[in-house]
Amino acid sequence: MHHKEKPAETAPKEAPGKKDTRGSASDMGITVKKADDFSEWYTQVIKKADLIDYGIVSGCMVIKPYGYAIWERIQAFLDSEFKKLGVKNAYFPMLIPESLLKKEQEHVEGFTPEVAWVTHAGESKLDERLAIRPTSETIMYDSYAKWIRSHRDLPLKINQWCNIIRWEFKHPMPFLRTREFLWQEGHTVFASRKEAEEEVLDILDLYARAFEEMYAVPVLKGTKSETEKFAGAVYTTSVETFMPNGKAIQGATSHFLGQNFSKAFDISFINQDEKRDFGWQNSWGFTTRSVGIMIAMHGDDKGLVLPPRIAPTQVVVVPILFSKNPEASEKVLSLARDVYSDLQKAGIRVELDDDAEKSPGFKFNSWELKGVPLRIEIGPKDVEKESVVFARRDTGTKESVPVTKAPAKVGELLGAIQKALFEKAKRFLQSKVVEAKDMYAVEKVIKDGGIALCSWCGSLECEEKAKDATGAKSLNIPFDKHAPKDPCFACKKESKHRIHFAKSY
Ligand code: 86X
Repeated sequence: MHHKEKPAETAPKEAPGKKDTRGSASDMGITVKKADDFSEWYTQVIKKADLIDYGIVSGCMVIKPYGYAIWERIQAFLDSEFKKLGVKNAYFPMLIPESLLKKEQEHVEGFTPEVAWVTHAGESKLDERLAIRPTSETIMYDSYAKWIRSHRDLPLKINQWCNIIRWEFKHPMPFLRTREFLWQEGHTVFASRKEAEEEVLDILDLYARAFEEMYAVPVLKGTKSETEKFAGAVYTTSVETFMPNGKAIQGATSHFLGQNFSKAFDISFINQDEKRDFGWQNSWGFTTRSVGIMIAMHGDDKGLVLPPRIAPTQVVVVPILFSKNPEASEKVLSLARDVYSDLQKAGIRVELDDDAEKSPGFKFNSWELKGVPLRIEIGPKDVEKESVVFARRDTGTKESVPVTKAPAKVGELLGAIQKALFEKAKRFLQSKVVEAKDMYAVEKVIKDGGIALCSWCGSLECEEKAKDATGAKSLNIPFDKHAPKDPCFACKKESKHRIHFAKSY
């Protein structure tokens, strides 16, 4: 391994006011505590763990290989699950003529200030402005109208992986809020309402699994309120997450579009009774924001903490070398190489850090910063005992393991780390959800940085009252039709649902 940075021990003292970015100890590590200044902590972690670099245009960032590898892993999971559901990938143009984007006014209303436009080719003005896609309903459904003629053309299930531009004016945060981001958008058409509605929930379950099983981030599943749903949808379902800074953030959405778009775009077909019918549609999306949520959830004061299933590197083997004792070092190196190749053969994503120029302490810190779930240390004493030392990133605990047992133990520990991270995050989330029976209780829960779970009559007025009193938005309505309900938290009338309120990112 070759790094450009100087090892910490030899780095020059920084001149006051002039920052040396070549890797002095203070420059390398995280200089604020997560609990003290979350936003500064987050910014340092993603930069110092080498996940991103800032782009030239505000809100547009470079996703570096280590960050992109995380996205690729979640992509691989979702993509293979979509394919099991019969979804096929395709690609639609990034540029959408203005007339097409504005064809279904209701759906773009409120969004238009966020649209970025291509207006010129060289110096000459285009006849019609072209929108850079903020989402692809219009351009995809324009094609769907041509492709769908008969019930035999249905269901049509297409997904695309692409980039999106939405010119937001809120402060950008890498992954969490950027003007350009990566996502998948699935757009499906069915002959019946029932099939479409089933898929909405299948996809939502998949999104929940991506967060919970891959990212080890627990979610709250539910339906958005009328106020918070996508305007083009009949209803919107979502997975909501809650970050350690006390802010809820939407993880992903799966919409039932009904026939709203099929009527606007004339996506119709001749059904089995020889009658013309409009298609029943869904759309669903999962974005690079999810990477930011996972980082925010698990990271600690030493940096990133990656769940093993999403970690580009699961294990790092660090041989402890002594320049004064080349003979012992050779034995250490040889054992380290054996352990490394055994793990590689066992299918573990493993790296060997045998750089002789850097101290073990420097290496430990930098791999901790990068969130590698498990470190294996091997020194001369370990060689003698035919054992190695395992150090967990999540708990910091160390244990000595016989060399012969190392591969099996790695598998076991990675599983245990994945589980422990999820359970810790789940306990955190559960501790934040607090039932609130009246407005006074809602105010208190929100003030304490929690999620208020309220019985609710379903009226816009009562939802608005909570928002005005607390600044909290509704997240979603959990799928718990049969849960016992109290009178509405605001008007005391009979409740239709329960609903989550929290301060949102
Ligand atoms: C809403 C809806 C939907 C497919 C998803 O949430 C999942 C994947 N699309 C997206 N939405 C817009 O429709 C929209 C439209 C315009 Cl013109 C815009 F500038 C921004 C938008 N943002 C969200």
